[in-house]
Amino acid sequence: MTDCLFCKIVAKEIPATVVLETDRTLAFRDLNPQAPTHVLVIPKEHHANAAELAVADDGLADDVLKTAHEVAVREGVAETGYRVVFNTGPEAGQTVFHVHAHVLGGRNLTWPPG
Ligand code: D5M
Repeated sequence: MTDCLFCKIVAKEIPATVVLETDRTLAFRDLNPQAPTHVLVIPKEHHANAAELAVADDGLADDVLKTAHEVAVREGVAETGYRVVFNTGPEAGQTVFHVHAHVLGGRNLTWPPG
């Protein structure tokens, strides 16, 4: 999609600090980190939100989740605990409409989230 910020990151038109790339996913550091580890995991293919990803195809949501877990392992938070969040829709705080999993860890995360 031409006017999508995260599609532009996939196309390398906008820089990002990439921590992991697979054939169908990309993981990069959030510009405004909310925890010592705050990485966004996206499918390279454009889907607006988690609801669209869920019905997309052939395991793409699985790939995103697997990459999220691999990021947690590499960041050293898989054992202590980490959170995977898909803000889905404006009331949930979604501001970029290319689906992304926030992988958060490295501190005690409170519940419920704000
Ligand atoms: O999360 C959108 C997230 O995307 C938010 O935490 C900031 C982050 N963001 C926005 N622009 C960039 C760039 N260019 N690089 C890295 N991270 C970025 P949401 O769940 O939609 O509110």
